Amino acid sequence: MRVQQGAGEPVRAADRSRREVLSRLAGWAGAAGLGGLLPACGGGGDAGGVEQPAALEQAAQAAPAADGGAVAGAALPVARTLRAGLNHPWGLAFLPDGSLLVTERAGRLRRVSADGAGIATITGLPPRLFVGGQGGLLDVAVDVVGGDTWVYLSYAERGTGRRWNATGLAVARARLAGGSLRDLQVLFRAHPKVGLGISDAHYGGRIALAPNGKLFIAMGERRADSERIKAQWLSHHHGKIARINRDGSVPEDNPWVGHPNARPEIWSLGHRNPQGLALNPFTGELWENEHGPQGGDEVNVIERGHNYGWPRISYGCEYGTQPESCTPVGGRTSAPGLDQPLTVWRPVSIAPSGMAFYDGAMFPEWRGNLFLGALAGTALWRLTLSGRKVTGRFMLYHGLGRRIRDVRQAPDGALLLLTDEDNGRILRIAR
Ligand SMILES: [Ca+2]
Repeated sequence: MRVQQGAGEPVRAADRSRREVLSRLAGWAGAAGLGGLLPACGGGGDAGGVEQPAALEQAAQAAPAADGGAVAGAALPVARTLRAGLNHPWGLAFLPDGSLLVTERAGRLRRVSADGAGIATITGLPPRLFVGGQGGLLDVAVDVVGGDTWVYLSYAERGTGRRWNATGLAVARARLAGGSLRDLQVLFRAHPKVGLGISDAHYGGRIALAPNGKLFIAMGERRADSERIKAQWLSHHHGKIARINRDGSVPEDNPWVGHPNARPEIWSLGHRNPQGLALNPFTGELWENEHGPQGGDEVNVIERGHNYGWPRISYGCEYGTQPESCTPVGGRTSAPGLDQPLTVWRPVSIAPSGMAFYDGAMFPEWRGNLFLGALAGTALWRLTLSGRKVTGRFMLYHGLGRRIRDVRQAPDGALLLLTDEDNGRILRIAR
């Protein structure tokens, strides 16, 4: 493992010389080790000196990306459209030949050539795929073993028989052979499925494949009032991160293997709706982000058997309450035995999404940074880190006005973004 050393310090200085805009939206709370200093949501100001403004990096004259031309000011590399015409693209992975696999939430898997010019639809998707609400075809990961390319997919799945109108997250894998998936196996099904009359939301859905072959699966708590407490129940997969082997079997060293009434796939609990999952290439740690309700979006480091609090503690408030004066869900922001996030967005949520660490050569000034897409916040966020401490947050490409669903580092060090739109795009940030 490489050890991260002071990543981001030179970058901060450079950023300060850029246009900096104070923004309530960009309100900063570095919560690592400071949980006790953070006030309740909207609790009359920010205590403990933990609030800092973030820099807003964007050009005032930023132009839309629609023409494929320059979209950001001189302070940022240009984001160009690599490919348009994707129906709510959700997840992105790279194949050995440099081409891309892109999921469309509407239920298609596309292969896009490295230059964006070619596109094909991959056949053989899992059966009982449910498309509706927040459900559909979600994340994708690629694993090359021997001569075989294995494609891992997460998706919302319907039940069978009388449970046809119940859905839950599932993960399958298959071999990619030409333009189709072969030998498909369903590896994991979130238990229990939830009726569509109760929820078609908060599936979670991000997956991350570790170099040691362990597959992490992030699941939401299904949003409904009746469901969210189950994020604390080991009998349910609601609001959990699961860990399985590549073949779907359960690793013997999972924390609740052998416990009565516990789902053995569970690795961590107390999550609301995780939408970003990334392995830190410098430390091997698993990092996650999740949506709060009104405020309270979080970044966490996920550790074996830990409880991340939802809905017993939170930095976010119920929908419909006043963000400036509300009481956080759970009534408090910290409690013994519940992990604190590394950073929180409040009182306004950005709705973070796909997330990636940068360790490429194209942008040396970004090495060691963490990038997050933002949906409601229509931006790409860059976080500078020192170990587990978030030392700066920078909102980039807000001028594009695009919901960013995913961000990935390409093999050449470029950053690729997916925009969450009917006519969704792959944007490529490169120099
Ligand atoms: Ca939490």
